[in-house]
Amino acid sequence: MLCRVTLYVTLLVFLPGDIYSSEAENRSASDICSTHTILPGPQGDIGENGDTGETGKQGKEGPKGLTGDKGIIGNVGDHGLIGKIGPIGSKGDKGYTGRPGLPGEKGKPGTFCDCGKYRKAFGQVDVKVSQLKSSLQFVKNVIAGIRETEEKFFYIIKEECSYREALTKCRKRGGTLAMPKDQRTNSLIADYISSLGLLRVFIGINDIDKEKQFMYVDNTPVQNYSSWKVGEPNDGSGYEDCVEMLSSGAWNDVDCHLTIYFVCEFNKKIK
Ligand code: GN1
Ligand code: CA
Ligand code: CA
Repeated sequence: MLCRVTLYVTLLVFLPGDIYSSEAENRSASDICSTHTILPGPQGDIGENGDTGETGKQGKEGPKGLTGDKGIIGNVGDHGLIGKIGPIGSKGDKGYTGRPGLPGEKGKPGTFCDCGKYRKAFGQVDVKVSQLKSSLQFVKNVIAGIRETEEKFFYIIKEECSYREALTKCRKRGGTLAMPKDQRTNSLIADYISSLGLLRVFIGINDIDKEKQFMYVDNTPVQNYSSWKVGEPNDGSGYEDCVEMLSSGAWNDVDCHLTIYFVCEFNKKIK
């Protein structure tokens, strides 16, 4: 306000009439004040450098890179473990008869003996042995009702048991569940079943450890001989892991929890 008043005074006093009329009419007092009266000072020095700014924000994740080149072939792997032992091979053919041995040395000269006495004693022993054999046969076949081959006795136990119970009962008697490994033994057991008027018994075969891999209870595989009924083994219920023999001699896989009679075997040879 002070400047504006001063300017009017100055212009009225010092400027000629024509200049005053043209300029004073068109300009405001503040224009005249900034251009004619208050001039800007000289430019100052460049200011000091500002402080370093804070670390910027982390940039956005870049786009996925191109697929890399295929790697070079790896090193050769370690040597594998030795494979499982294979199943038992079949029995080889019988070898040729060996050459006859050298003749034995000549015997010592005989001595006099009272042969009649000995002959009589031997005769009496023979009779006793025959009587014993016949008695034993009667006890075995009629009383006990067992069957036998040259190597084994077979005995059907008429107790309804699960497979596990049956096996335990045979073992408690010193034997095991019967393992028919050839046609002759299979037929003998089959005749035994039918002679007692039975239909089925458990025998010592199962695929409990591995489905469809039937094993005898002595841990040998069913391999060279089998007597499966047509269509068996079928794992019918999905749980048929134990084996029965029917009176026909045919085998069928059944549930191990089935409770039926069973047949044990006992070795004749004392090991
Ligand atoms: C018997 O009864 P079924 O059909 O379900 C048998 C199976 C045989 C099947 C043959 C306990 O089963 O083991 O595979 O017949 N089950 C029993 O048809 O004897
Ligand atoms: Ca099975
Ligand atoms: Ca079956």
